[in-house]
Amino acid sequence: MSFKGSMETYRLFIEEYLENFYSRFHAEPQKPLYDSIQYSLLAGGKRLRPILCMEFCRICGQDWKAAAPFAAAIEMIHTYSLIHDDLPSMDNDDFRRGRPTNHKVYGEAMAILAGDALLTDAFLSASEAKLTCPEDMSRAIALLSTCAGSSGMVGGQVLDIMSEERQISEEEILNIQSRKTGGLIRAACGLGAIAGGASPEQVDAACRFADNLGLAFQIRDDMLDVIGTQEEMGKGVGTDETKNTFVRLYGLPKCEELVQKYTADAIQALDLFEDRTFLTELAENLTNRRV
Ligand code: GRG
Repeated sequence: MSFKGSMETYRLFIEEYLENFYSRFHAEPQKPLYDSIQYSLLAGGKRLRPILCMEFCRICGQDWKAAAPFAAAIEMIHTYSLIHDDLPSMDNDDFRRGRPTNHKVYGEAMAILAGDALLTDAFLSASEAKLTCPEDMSRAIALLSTCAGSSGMVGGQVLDIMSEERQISEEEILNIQSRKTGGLIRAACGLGAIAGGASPEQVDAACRFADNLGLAFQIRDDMLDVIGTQEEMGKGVGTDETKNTFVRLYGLPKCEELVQKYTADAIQALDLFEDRTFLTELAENLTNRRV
């Protein structure tokens, strides 16, 4: 199948999987909570993390659908982070994924609770993975929690807030963004490999790929805040002006170089895998993404 065809197959599958996941709760009376969750969860988005997760499972030798419970869990955690990040007490953003942010539509209390529910329900989804080696479940949960929690994504967000109002060093920005954006990308690749029955060396290689791809992805994201438009991005642009971004630290031309460098390093980490065509093309395509 072509690269585009595979992307579309993965994307459509995870969209339907996420929709089905929440259909089990249809008789529950707390409907406004589910409306708020579905509003953000089913609002499109690139579904990059689930796609990485399912593809790593495939190249490690299993049916990629085996990774779907993990892939859905990671997209649920990603969506919670976006809902909370947009809150007035955080970034106070009005648009996300091409529509008004969750709190603008459902109010702050419901947006906080939708995020809390998504984070918690993610672990229900993860628990439903049928692994060829059931002992791998604890390895997967440990990796997911570490990447998303206090020393991963949330920790990165806190370090980012702590660094406001002062110029930060190259080392600091790499540390912050490796956790904040890199955390869930690492979880996606690592859990996909685990679902695929990967060896510890393959899981490490998947994480190395993720760490480099995560940095390339975030640097490109910072560039898009300057060169992108709201129509393309589906969210406000130019909102990072006062933040510690890669563009602020290095300027656009150096950022362009760094995106290429981290992408090349990511692709090199795939050496351990035989079938790396899709991931190579995906990494290359992300270097000039407009959304
Ligand atoms: C726990 C509140 C809280 C925050 C954690 C990840 C994060 C920190 C906040 C989310 C907002 C943000 C700008 C994160 C940087 C990572 C990033 C580029 C997110 C957007 O991911 P895409 O481009 O989004 O994959 P789509 O909509 O395509 O899924």
